[in-house]
Amino acid sequence: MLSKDQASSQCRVLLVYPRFAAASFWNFKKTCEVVGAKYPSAPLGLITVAALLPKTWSTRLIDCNTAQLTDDDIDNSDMVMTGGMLPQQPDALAIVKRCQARGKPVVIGGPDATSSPQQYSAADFLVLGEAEPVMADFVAAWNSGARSGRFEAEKFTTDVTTSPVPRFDLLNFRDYLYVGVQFSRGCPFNCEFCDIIELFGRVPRAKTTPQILAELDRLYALGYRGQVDFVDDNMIGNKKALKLFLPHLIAWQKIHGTPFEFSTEASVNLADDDTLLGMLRDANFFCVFVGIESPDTETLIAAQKKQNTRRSLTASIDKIYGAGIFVTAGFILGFDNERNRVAQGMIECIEDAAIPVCMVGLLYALPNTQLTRRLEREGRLHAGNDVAVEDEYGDQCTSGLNFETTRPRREIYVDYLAVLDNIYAPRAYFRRLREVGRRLKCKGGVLPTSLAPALRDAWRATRLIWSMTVMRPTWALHVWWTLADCALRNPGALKSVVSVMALYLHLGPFSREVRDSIRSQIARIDRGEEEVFALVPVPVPKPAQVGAQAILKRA
Ligand code: B12
Ligand code: SF4
Repeated sequence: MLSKDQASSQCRVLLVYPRFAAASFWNFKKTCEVVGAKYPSAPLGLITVAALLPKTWSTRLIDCNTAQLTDDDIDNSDMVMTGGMLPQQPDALAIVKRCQARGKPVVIGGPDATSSPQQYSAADFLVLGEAEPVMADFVAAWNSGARSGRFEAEKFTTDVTTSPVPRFDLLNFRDYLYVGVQFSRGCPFNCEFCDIIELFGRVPRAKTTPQILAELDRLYALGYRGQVDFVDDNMIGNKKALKLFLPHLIAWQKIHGTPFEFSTEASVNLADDDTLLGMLRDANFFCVFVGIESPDTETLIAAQKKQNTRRSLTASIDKIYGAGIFVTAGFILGFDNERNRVAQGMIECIEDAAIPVCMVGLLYALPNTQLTRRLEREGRLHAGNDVAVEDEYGDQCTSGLNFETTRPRREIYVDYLAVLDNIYAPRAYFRRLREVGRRLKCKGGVLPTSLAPALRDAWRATRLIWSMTVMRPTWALHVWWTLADCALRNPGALKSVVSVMALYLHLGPFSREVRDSIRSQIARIDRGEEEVFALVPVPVPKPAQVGAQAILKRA
């Protein structure tokens, strides 16, 4: 709680969300361009921090992924607050330098600073962990004249029911494909490579129903309509709390004319609970990301991901499709006990389960995980695992294997290449999409519930189809065939199918760049050059660089 003095103090705060590295599966660059957005997701952490500040303090937000940070912005503030995740580290550090050079104190927080505070020692203030319990202390220190300090929340104990409604009003909704809200933090599982359980714990803490409905009310009142992503680490981590909340969400959607389509992230055991699946469908959840990681049971057991074993992954995904929810999935290569046949198994799993959008990446030992600690004990962790080099660490698709692997590195790259070559060829992607279009049992009809979003969707769909057919004639046949197949067999799934189709605008070219980089990586190993672990595509190769469509920088 803020004291009376804190509540009446004045300060101009500039919140700056650092730029993500460009080479990422997640930026859906071309898709954003076509539908008129600048970046997929909005900075929920920073707008939550903004809501924790005294009401008398003024706040401005600059998201460097959608706008330029100017010197005037910095000069017109008393303090700058910034922070984000590992791929934002280089820009976050550049922001610290730039603002300090203009005489402004910088406060750093967020997941990367929490996992690797040593990387951010240049900042004036470090606010580590979840901000809710420590912001009042920070504000008190600032008001008493402190211009540096370190504040750290006790791990896993933050009462999320005290978290305020994020300052959605600071966002320019048009800049984003979707906005996020968060119902719970933490996940009950224990995957060895996961940093979420180190940051947020294994006992999921959920917000109250009135609290989350107030967040949706706020979004609605601000005029936002469309996709809302529940950014929970595992939406079904606390099933009991979720089942108590969902009936209220369903009712809220009905009362408001279903203004939102929800997406989220959940463990694959979601498929085991028919009641929950039905409730999610009724609340208008249309997409869920699941971490499948590997088709190989032994690999999953060694990675402590037992929840994905003892089941048919294909049947589980099919079950989720049966609730009208399309699945996107994560896969990882490079686990210790992985075998050579892993590529074939992965391709079969992706094809059989018909998952068009798969984030297939390389194992990355993130700071602050059991995996990282084990590799360090075994002397296998590369130095600088907590450092993101400018434009190198994009995500697990473009970086990875930052440790001594048990399988020869070349074999892992060959497998990675085989998987990407197979699953992202247009023929394969659209075939899976047609299959999903048939399997999805969407509720309701094809007719829109209100005019404005329907017109927006129709405009976006028209631009999209133009861009994927007239502008890219080699895709045209696949696009028309997929649309016709869905329209004839399962028109209720058309909206989902068009959304997934839109993602190929980014995923097609992006996967090609990654494949070019892997080929160069393999060639480099074959030439006996030193091993590297960052795949950095170069957009336009010069004619003299025959065969070198990508350079591989030393990480
Ligand atoms: C949603 C999400 C995504 C989304 C969207 C991210 C976005 N732009 O918003 C997507 C799917 C794109 C994504 C991708 C990735 N993600 Co992610 N993501 C998340 C997730 C699940 C939720 C983020 C969120 O909105 N949380 C809700 C807000 C309220 O929490 P918060 O941001 O932590 O903020 C709180 C505090 O940290 C603090 N705080 C935050 N910022 C600041 C700033 C200041 C000044 C202060 C004082 C405090 C403060 O206050 C807030 C309130 O307590 C988190 C895990 C998590 N539970 O947070 C991972 C997480 C942030 N992601 C992570 C990673 C590693 C990635 C990837 C690199 C993974 C990959 N597969 O390759 C990619 C990279 C993306 C890219 N290059 O574009 C790690 C980051 C670890 C690190 N050391 O930085 C996390 C922690 C866990 C994980 N492994 O997924 N991610
Ligand atoms: S299921 Fe996901 S969030 Fe939970 S521990 Fe495993 S990787 Fe982390």
